[in-house]
Amino acid sequence: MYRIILRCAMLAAVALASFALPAFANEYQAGAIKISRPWTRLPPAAAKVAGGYMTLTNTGTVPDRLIGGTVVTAARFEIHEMSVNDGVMRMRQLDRGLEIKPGETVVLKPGAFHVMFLDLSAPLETGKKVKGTLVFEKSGTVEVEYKVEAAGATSSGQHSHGAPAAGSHSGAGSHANH
Ligand SMILES: [Cu+2]
Repeated sequence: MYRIILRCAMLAAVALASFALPAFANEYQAGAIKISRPWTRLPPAAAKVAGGYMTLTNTGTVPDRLIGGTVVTAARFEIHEMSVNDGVMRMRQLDRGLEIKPGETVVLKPGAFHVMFLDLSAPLETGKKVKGTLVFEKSGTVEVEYKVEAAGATSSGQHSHGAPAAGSHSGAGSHANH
């Protein structure tokens, strides 16, 4: 009798322990949306903007949208898309956010969809993490941490947000010149 109770207690302890451990580092869940490995990278010297990247999966049955977010060191947060126009890569803000259909996985990466941290008040530090949130239309707000990679951490695309040239990312409508 005593032995059976003891075994149950041990099983319960094991179950609790495994529940407390994150299954994967740097994964988050907001309602039906799974967020994997948010990361950012050092911008070019002196730039006050940085891109944010992650993988979003909609495990639910209705479409959802990434509609906003925050980063502790950024005054503003935008959702962007890159596109090639006349051989020139440009980005534009997605006013209605980024849709994630049921069952769909959307990868935010350099040269493609990404979020944008604007007016950074403090420099990012490689190897550290920066706290923030992501806001989904249906799934709500979730706290995340972006891992900070070195400048140019990925070779995919020439998505440079550039030195802080005049007008770059400094106001509404400036993306046409970007
Ligand atoms: Cu951008």
